[in-house]
Amino acid sequence: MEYRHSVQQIKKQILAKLEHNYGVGLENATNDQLYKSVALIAREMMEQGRSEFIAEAEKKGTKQVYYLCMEFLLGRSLKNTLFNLGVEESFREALQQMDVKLDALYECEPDAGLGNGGLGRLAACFMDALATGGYPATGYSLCYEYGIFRQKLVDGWQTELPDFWLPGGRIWLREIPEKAVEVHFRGHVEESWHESYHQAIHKDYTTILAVPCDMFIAGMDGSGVSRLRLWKSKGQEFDMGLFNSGNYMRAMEQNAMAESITKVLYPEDNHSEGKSLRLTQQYFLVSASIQDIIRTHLFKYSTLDNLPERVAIHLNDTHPVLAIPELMRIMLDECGYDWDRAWDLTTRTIAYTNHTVMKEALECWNEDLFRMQLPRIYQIIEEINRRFCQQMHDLGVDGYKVGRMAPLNDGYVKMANLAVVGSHCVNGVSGLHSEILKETVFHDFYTEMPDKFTNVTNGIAHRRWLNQSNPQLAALLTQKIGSGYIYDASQLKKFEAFKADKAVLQQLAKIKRSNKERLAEYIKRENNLVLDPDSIFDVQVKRMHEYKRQHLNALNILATYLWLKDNPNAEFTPHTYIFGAKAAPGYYFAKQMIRFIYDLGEVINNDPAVKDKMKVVYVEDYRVTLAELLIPAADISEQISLAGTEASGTSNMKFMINGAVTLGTLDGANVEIHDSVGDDNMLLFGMTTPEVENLRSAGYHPDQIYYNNPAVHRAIDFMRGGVNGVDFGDIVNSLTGNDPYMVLADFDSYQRAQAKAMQLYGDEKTWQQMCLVNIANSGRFAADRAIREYAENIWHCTPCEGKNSKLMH
Ligand code: NBG
Repeated sequence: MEYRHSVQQIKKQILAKLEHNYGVGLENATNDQLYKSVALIAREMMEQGRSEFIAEAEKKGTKQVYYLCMEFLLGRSLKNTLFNLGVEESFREALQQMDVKLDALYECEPDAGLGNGGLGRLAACFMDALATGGYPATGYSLCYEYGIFRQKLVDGWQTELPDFWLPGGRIWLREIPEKAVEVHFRGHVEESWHESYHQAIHKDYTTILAVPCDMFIAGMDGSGVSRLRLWKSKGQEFDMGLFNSGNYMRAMEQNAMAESITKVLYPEDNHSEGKSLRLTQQYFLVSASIQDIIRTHLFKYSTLDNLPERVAIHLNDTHPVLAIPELMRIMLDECGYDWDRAWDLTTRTIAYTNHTVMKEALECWNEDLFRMQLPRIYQIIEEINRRFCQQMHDLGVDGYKVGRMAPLNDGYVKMANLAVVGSHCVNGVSGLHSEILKETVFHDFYTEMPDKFTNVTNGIAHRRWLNQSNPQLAALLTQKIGSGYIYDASQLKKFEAFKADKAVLQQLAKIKRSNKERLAEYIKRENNLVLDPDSIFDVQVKRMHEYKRQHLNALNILATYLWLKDNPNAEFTPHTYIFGAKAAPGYYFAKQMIRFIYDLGEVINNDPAVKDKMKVVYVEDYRVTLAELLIPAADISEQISLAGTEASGTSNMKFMINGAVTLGTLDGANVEIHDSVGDDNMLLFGMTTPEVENLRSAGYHPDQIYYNNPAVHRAIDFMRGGVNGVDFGDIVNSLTGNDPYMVLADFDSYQRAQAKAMQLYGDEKTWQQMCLVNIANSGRFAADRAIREYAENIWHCTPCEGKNSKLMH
């Protein structure tokens, strides 16, 4: 597909879109209309690219990848699309000639915030890498009417506002009503036994229509294009049949349910509430997607016998795990397969990624609720469970262990167990996390089926996070090492040759400074705070969570502030502490943490005694678009979770490629960042995972630290008196009580790492060298590499040839 159009052609197309869709000429067009016109042109380019790509892939018999995920945190699409299609400059020029600024149009686009955090953003980065790598892929998710809420702080207290993204966002979607499928809930199952087979018929169910809304994500160069199929729930036309047969309530219920299923994204990150509507959403996604996959496959091959050879279905976390019984249901009830054959085909097609070891995130559904909502699926899970337990008993596995591994246990459907039982491969998302899975959460499984387990360390769409977010740095890299790194991020390594090049180091400093100025302007506008771009920009942006320990960062800020008040003449490198994070609306403690940071900021930012030394900024409504502004401006990347709790982290990779130095624990992918850059180029602190375990089993007493560490003592006592007049007793009690994430245990080490950061930052050459080494070694954290590993080791598929000539395979 050739995307390049002349500037003249582009102008003509824009004018035609304005005229056709809005009935306006250029003189009267608003920026919003211009944004939508350009978006529409870009979308049509991708649609055409996609159909050519798929035609090619079919000709070559390339395996299809289906990526099921409840979340895709896409952010904006326009810049990414124009960049990847290689047409950004022609569009900029065409618009310039029409006296329109492309950058102003970018600002018209709302974020598609169909996700909570790392998990959803990972899925979005993977769509880009799949397309670039030449893998014909479809992501499946829900078309939430409301994405992640908009956050407003009212006196530091988080309030949530609805995120109605569709007015600006639906321009990227193509609704395809003729491809709608039915999803059935509730009702009951009638079973009958015939001579050679067992028949189950689902009756009296509630029908909801799933209507696909397609979006496209172009890979670099646009030869590969991924499709994201988002399902929207819709009631059937009012069901007169039901109504007339006296089933008034069910007719009404059907409509109410259809209204609610894809209304809103559940805003919990790393947490499962076990709510019935959430289960409904999950099955809705899974059933529609599996039916769609099967329909497409049968259309092509008229059989499912070759499904595992032609199709890979990937379950991103346990949320879409009902794909396993759903695929079984279709094979058994609709295609006439026997159990063993269906099970073999299913398990060879499906693979599963685990994204967390946090207990509160492990999904369990109450069996009664489950049985009522999904009676046929429940039966199939019962049979999966029965056969699995039998098989384990036959192998001589002890009863308790079998119970711990069973998909049905204690009155619950255990989604992680079902995932492991029904997939051919299970992976964690960083080396450390994958080991922890084998030792803890899935230890029983690991001892029985060690070959199922593997690791794929996460990766990021480096074109978005480097080239598009930090164009100055990208230009410097291209000038010094060529543009090969855009396709093959491992080539960033060549940049290390410039470690002693004074001019390059100075340029790096200059670029960082200009990114910091860009951010400072935003913060002046939004927070009415003036920042000093020469101060250290120390950034922690991610979801607000106790395990991520924003309160460790905050406690150090408070201790430092109190120390500076006592030592006004001490040497101190001016420091700007920047936070951005949403808390789950029902997570009280996380909301207190936000409030604490906010009030700490109020105290510090208004105290003339530390005026030129410290500032604390809380950026409201942290989201993808803000990340693109914040990350390139960071000097320090705070990755300070308690070792063993953060599965991988992905912002750590984004900071690294933008030349920030990681101040972090040996947790998640930080371990691999440390392997890549070594002790000298990372600010390591805190306990390791085994040390955490040892301390926990020896008995952890945070109150002793409170009594023995004067800085901790002082800070906590200050908090007891209230910060900015607000009481933070809950945080104080948690820290000095049981301190579940061992903030106090790591505090001293954290302070030392902070002191070292300040000292290193003072030596500009050394600091810039550290930044350079980080950039040069960030290549392995590209999503392109992660996708290649999934393709080779898990999906067993090769890219569509000729679609990735510039990529290394
Ligand atoms: C998150 C982890 C992160 C990880 C992302 C992507 C969930 C359940 N898990 O550490 O907390 O980087 O997944 O793998 O959201």
